[in-house]
Amino acid sequence: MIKEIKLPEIAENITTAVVIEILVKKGDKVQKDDSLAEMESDKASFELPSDVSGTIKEIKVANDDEVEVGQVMFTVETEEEDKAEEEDKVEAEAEVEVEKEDKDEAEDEAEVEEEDKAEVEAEKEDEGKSRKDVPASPAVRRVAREIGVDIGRVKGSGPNNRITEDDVKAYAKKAMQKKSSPAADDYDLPDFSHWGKTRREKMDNIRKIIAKNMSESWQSIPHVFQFDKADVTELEKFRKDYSKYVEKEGAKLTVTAILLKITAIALKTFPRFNASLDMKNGEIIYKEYVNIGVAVDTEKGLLVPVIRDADKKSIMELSIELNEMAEKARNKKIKPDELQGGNFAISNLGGIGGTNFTPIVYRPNVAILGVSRSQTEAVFIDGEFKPRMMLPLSLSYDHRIIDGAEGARFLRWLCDAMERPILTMFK
Ligand code: CAO
Repeated sequence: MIKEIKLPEIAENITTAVVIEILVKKGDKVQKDDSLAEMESDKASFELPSDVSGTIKEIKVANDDEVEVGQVMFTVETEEEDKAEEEDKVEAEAEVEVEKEDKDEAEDEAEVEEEDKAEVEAEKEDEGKSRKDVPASPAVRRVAREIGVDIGRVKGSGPNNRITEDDVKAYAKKAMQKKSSPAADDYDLPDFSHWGKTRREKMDNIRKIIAKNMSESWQSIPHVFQFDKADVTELEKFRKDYSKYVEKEGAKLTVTAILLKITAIALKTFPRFNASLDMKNGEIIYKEYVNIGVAVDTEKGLLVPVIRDADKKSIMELSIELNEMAEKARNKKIKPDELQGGNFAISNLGGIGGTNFTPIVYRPNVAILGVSRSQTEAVFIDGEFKPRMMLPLSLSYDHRIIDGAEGARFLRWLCDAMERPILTMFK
């Protein structure tokens, strides 16, 4: 029996993925769940597993192809008898029906697209050159002059393409909208070869999506950055004393895992930091679950897997899950839905170094915690300098929803909780 292996549903709003590498050859024997291809979507890299065991009969895609969800990528010849042949036939007939409907819909869409294209082309033409002697009344010309519109670029909608006052206003409105939309990507680069040799490399999907998300977050969120330091001298002793218990479970008791626990409690204490802003409806969305994203540095770039219900998990559970998620992200095994649904994020660069940094809030989150490298510092306590292990923390937050005092309070609460964890049990 021949079985088709299609690109499955990946995640909401993702309709395609790119083939990075085909991992099998025609004639190869595969087992169920063996990886057939390495894929990359807007959200993540993943491997496409075989649904069945059998022999690869056809490979219908090639490296770098963009594949649509539902598109057949491989056919596999299985040894199974075709028990469900009848069922398949009925299903196939139903599919044909749906396909027909889809085709009709696609044709309609194509028509609309054609119209849009024509409109855009016409607009481009209008923008390109200013025409002379366009038909418009003196009153309309005056309006255009007053609002600074070059009437020679406006397309007329009246009889014989006569330009109306509404045409002039619509043109001005469009121009304003264009101006206010982010134009950072339209920037014309200089010719670098003027100064030396250069090399161009295609950005992969993950880099493109990171770039897009970061500039959207940066442009839409008015950021404030707050800094503080936690005295983690005692906490470090606890971490060393208890790490052996976590190691027995195959994970590590790291500062990130402890911070996940403390931050989860902080998010319950300060629900605004666990919220999102709905500017369209003028509402704040408070979430009754605590999902925290953790920034992971991978070969492909930054990925932020989400630890769900972090408030309900022990430090041991969080350490194990963090370890698993970071490993999955680095081995390209992370699923797109494991990268979604975070309310807040932690980015720990302390393992690498640095005294402080200001991470960008990931929209639709409203805050992110940056963690830098802890080091021993001389701290003046009770009249004398004492060596203390100090951990620098930074909080970036959306000033539309969080006021400065609240930001400072939240970060101080985190520092206090690291210095005296018993405080977290008071609420
Ligand atoms: N200060 C001092 N040392 C630190 C530290 C800190 N803040 N954080 C980690 N370390 C140490 C650890 O103790 C560990 O030391 P040992 O090997 O001696 O035990 C070492 O650094 C490596 O830590 P780790 O990476 O294994 O573990 P972690 O839980 O602390 O971090 C993770 C996990 C996934 C957060 C981290 O590996 C990572 O990818 N960080 C980069 C995040 C990133 O790219 N952020 C930028 C995003 S921009 O917004």
